[in-house]
Amino acid sequence: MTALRVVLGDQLSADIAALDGLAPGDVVLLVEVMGECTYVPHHPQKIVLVLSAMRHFAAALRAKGVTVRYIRLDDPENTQSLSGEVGRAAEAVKPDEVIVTAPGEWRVREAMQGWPDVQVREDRRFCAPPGFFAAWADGKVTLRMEFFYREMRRQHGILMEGDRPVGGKWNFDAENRKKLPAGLRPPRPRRFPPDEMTREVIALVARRFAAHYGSVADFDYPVTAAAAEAGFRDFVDQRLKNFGDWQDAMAADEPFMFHALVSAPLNLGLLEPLTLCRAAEAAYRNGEAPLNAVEGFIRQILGWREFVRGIYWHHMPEYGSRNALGATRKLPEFYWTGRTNMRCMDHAIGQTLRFAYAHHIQRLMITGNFALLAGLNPDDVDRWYLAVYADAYEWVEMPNTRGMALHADGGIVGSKPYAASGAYINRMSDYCGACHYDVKDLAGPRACPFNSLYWDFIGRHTERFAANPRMAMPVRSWRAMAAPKQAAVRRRAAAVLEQMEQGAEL
Ligand code: FAD
Ligand code: DLZ
Ligand code: SF4
Repeated sequence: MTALRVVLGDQLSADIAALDGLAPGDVVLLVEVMGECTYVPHHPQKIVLVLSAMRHFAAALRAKGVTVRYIRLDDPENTQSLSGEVGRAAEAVKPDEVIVTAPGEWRVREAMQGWPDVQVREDRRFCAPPGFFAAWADGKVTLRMEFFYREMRRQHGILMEGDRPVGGKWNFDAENRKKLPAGLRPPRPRRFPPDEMTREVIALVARRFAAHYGSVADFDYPVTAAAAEAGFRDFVDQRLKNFGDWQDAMAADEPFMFHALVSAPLNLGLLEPLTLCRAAEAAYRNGEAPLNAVEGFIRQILGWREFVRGIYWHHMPEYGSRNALGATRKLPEFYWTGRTNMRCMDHAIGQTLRFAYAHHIQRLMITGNFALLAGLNPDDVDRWYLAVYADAYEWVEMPNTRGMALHADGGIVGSKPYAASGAYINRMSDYCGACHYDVKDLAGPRACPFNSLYWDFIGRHTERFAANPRMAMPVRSWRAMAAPKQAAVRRRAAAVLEQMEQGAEL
């Protein structure tokens, strides 16, 4: 009895379900294929990360005596698609069965329907057991992360005292909105310079994907489980204690702030989510980090990450075409080049091109907020987020983009749009002081584009938002605005949008 065990590029966990019961005659298949490298124009660092981590994973299996069929991108026989390579391996190995772990993306699940007699096993690498989300969602009119998160805390006994949350509250978010004070510099995260195997992949990617946006020069992601664990340990030791206070803060020279930088290795399978939550809880219980930081960190993983995955599988494939606000504008070129006079956008996009990373508030309140206010079409925006971040896979990217940032799902992920004017960005960052635009100006020729776009957005959707109690305040303010001021806002917003649509520098 021979089994062909397929491991996809984001399934690099030693205990992945497809390897359960691995027997001596079995063959493990990993394939580098152009189909996966180009279904969106991935940032070159993301391609390096996935391919290098795959090569390290295969080498570790071989070192344990496992037979691995590893197909490289440059292999002349390579059909360059997952389905093509599984078919070719099945012909070569003639296995009695093909075994794979359920993929993270709908399109791959669809493709698997055509694989020869494949046994698809549940992916166990999440905190929510199979069926948990569906059972929780059953019969509910609205699904809110906060209530799902509480169930997850109870289920796993994390930050609990009996049946009560530690500290008497489930959520300490209100304490986590401080601006970074002048003089406080977050410690630089530990990074991982490329070894020889990674350098070989960097050369390959530089040769084959030169046309993709983003630079490979600064690549130093962890590519093995051991390195990823060391990176996480560095976060717990150096940054976790401040994670909460400055979770929402942004600063021009601080691309990483106090964030964990675990999403890329976590989504590849190099880290295990519950282990991270338990380690963070231990830091709180040992007095190494305060509760607002630890609860905030755990909520991101046990709450948001699990919740968006549940939403994705609950609502796909229909979710992928939602466009509740009827947004139709094309994504402007500066999202790919970073060339813009808006300093906040310049920084968020610039560091994305350099590191394939931006932290959550940059993704949500800078690039996401601009896309929401400017009415950029969700397909383009989804494609951009899926391409440019090293941690991006559709199951986590799409609910965050289409749902949280663009409100294109009509309120499934969030009860209100995360729309904000320049005042919010000014309050949470040091971007505005040195910007070409004036954050205090609403409608003049140098007025911050976020200001007029924000009020124009509220004005465009007044009827819809008037029905939402969480949007009552901005709707009231818009309605109370004098007609000439409203007209000036609309003129300025139209000029900004026209400039953007004509490809002029904004
Ligand atoms: P930290 O801030 O240190 O948080 C710790 C961990 O919590 C993260 O590593 C991540 O695993 C998890 N987490 C935090 N917020 C979220 C969230 N909203 N959804 C899911 N998990 C979360 N995250 C991805 O992993 N892949 C994506 O493709 C992705 N696309 C996004 C697109 C948009 C528009 C937005 C607003 C957010 C997106 N996120 C995505 C969520 C979040 O921004 C990243 O997980 C986070 O910035 C990763 O950096 P970090 O590891 O330093 O996170
Ligand atoms: C993202 C990615 C890339 C860039 N390349 C590969 C690859 O060559 N081979 C592979 O098996 N997986 C790759 N991946 C990850 C897949 O896109 C991912 O497994 C699916 O999207 C399912 O989540
Ligand atoms: Fe961004 Fe406006 Fe501030 Fe400039 S002034 S950094 S465009 S929010």
